[in-house]
Amino acid sequence: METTAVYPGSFDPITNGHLSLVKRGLLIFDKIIVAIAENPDKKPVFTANERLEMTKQAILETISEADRVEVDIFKGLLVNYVQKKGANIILRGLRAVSDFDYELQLALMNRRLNRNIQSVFLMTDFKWLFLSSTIVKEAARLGGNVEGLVPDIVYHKLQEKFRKTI
Ligand code: COD
Repeated sequence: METTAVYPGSFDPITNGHLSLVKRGLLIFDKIIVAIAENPDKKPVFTANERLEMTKQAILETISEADRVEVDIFKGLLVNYVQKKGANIILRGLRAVSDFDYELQLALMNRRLNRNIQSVFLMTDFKWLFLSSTIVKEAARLGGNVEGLVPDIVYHKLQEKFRKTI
């Protein structure tokens, strides 16, 4: 039986830490769906469609088995989306103890909402321990060089986005 895991997130924008998690997830699962949340309560820097396009391109350019990765946008409850896709695994990443509180809360709520869906966690690669979309955006906004921390497409989009404000 083919195992599909949904890797949900804001991906605002996707970083090399996220991509490393997808690559390692492919060692375990047959297929990964990178599910980009369109949350009306959050104010992302990039629109859902911009995040979709950047993520698709980054995956095509950096992952050899890109055919085993789907990129999609979802709205509403994550567990409903996972079920709709015929999956029962949520893949998440852990960087440090600080991630744990939120991840535990999310996993327990998701399990309460749907007992058939299991959350699976992979530790970050040491190289990307400090990396988050938030810190990348802050550095880029202030004119810092984030090359090597994000895929090329994201690096260029960040430059475009913040050029006016630097
Ligand atoms: N190395 C490894 N993993 C990383 C790294 C890194 N450097 N950076 C981030 N990650 C991991 C994160 O720990 C996370 O697991 C994942 O990658 C995605 O990260 P983000 O920051 O892009 O995504 P989040 O945490 O903002 O995503 C939150 C969701 C969108 C999943 C959540 O809000 C959600 O499910 N929303 C839908 C509504 C819902 O169902 N809510 C829950 C029940 S009420």
